[in-house]
Amino acid sequence: MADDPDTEHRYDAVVVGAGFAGLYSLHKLRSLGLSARAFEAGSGVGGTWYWNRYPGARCDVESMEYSYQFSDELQQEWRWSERYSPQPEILSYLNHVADRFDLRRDIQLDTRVDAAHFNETSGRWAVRTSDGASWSSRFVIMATGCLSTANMPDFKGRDSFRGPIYHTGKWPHEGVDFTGKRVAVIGTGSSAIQSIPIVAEQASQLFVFQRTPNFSVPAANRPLDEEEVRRVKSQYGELRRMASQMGFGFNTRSVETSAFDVSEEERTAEYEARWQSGGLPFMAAYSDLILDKRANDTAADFVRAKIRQLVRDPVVAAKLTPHTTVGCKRLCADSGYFETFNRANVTLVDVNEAPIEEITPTGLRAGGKHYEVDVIVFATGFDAMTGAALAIDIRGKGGLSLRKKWEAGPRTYLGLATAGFPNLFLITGPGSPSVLTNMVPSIEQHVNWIGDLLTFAKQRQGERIEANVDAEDAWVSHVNEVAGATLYPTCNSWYLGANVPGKPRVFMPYLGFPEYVVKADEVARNGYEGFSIE
Ligand code: NA7
Repeated sequence: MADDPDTEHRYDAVVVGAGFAGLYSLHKLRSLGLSARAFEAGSGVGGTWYWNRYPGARCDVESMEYSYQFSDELQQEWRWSERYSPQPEILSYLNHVADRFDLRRDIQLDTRVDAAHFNETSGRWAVRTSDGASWSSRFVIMATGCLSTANMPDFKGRDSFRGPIYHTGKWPHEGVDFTGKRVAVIGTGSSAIQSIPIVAEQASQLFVFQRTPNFSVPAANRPLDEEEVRRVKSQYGELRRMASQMGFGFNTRSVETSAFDVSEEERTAEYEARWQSGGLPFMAAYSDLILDKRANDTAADFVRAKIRQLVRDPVVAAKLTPHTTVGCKRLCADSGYFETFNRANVTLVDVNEAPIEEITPTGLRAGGKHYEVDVIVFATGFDAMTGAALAIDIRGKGGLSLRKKWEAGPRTYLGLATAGFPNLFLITGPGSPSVLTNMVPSIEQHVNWIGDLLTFAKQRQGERIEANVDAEDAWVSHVNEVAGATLYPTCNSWYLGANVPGKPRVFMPYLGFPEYVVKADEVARNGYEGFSIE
């Protein structure tokens, strides 16, 4: 591939993706005086929030925290309407950001990056896009998202189905009307849990095919009132600072107390209070819930008892009850999920008892029984954290391909860069806290950090920035060691790649926030130790 196309196709930086990470990267690069072009596969900006339009899609981090803070004007002027933003509102927000900061003129939509090859002689990346064009850039910023490559299990006969098949992460823009339809939903992760109550209201019959029952707590979503919005906006800086010190980068009301420092009555009262107030802070009730199985059982048993109360049929309740560790898969937040199984038009099919044998022209056969349906929804998740980057033919020094390098699992230094691939940066890549935190501040932290690194390199006439192998090896060991001291690796989650057949089983996110930020700042203070800048 040519790495020095005409000047029109030469940029200081190419940004891959125009979601939260891509938009802010573009803004940051411009502010550093660098020329940049972003490529986005979708026909609009928004990334995750452009694609995931399934019914009920909303964020499970509170709106006023799940938003940018790089511009105080922006955070003061934008008005969120609900405690947890629905997808259309987040998408409007990102479109507003694109307009407000005049980003669109450097974003090329409907264009995938197919390949990026590093030329050692010129020190530049040759980038090829799906429109057949070639681009040359010094830096490549992978703003490709953690949950952006749909996982479509290849059930026998999948293509024979005569009706529509939808994946929650590639939802049709015109929406889907399920009224009077017989519907199958495969999967019971967060996307399924959000959409099932709504689909059930429309469909004549809904069959839910569950492989692993999931823990979910009420979202307790509600409109945001004026007073609350005013209060948050008047203290935004301080609230953001406090959130940056919290275990997951948002206000989880976390405590240092062990589940066993209190009596059973106190513990139950605490779980009940968190259940009532809703959302992910449930997991922050005690400091050892994700460290000690016995402590975890106290929270898990609380949720299991709730499921038994909410679901009238004890056989269905038992099937919906998870036996695993609460929180070691991403905890879900729902609006009436378990209650939906009390409806006469909803049937739960446990695929452990009745495995999906095939998809037929008119439905699904599972456990020897045929389920006639008009529509099939795959709520089967994503090839998380590495899927989008590895879909691109990325080649670094010596022609080394990223796919080859990450064959046994992703290897990065700080989740930001990978040895052998100079000037290529990952936003919230594997090995960074990313999906275990509030994504938006984590994205901003990465982009700001990379921006500072580029400035540092420029001041020293450094042209090539590359993570060192020993720093990377030490970081990968550290990430594994920290994860290994928790209960996280004990479940088959997408954090481990366990949902995608054949994917190496490696715990990908880094479990250490806010320590991660302290470490990244220390690396910067020490002249970006662990990087070679030449
Ligand atoms: P998830 O959480 O990965 O959920 C996917 C669901 O699909 C989950 O219940 C899977 O069961 C199920 N699944 C996947 N493959 C199959 C096959 N082959 N057969 C049956 N069932 C299957 O994805 P979501 O989109 O719901 O949520 C992703 C994240 O978005 C979420 O964590 C939040 O952070 C927001 P499994 O549990 O693997 O047995």
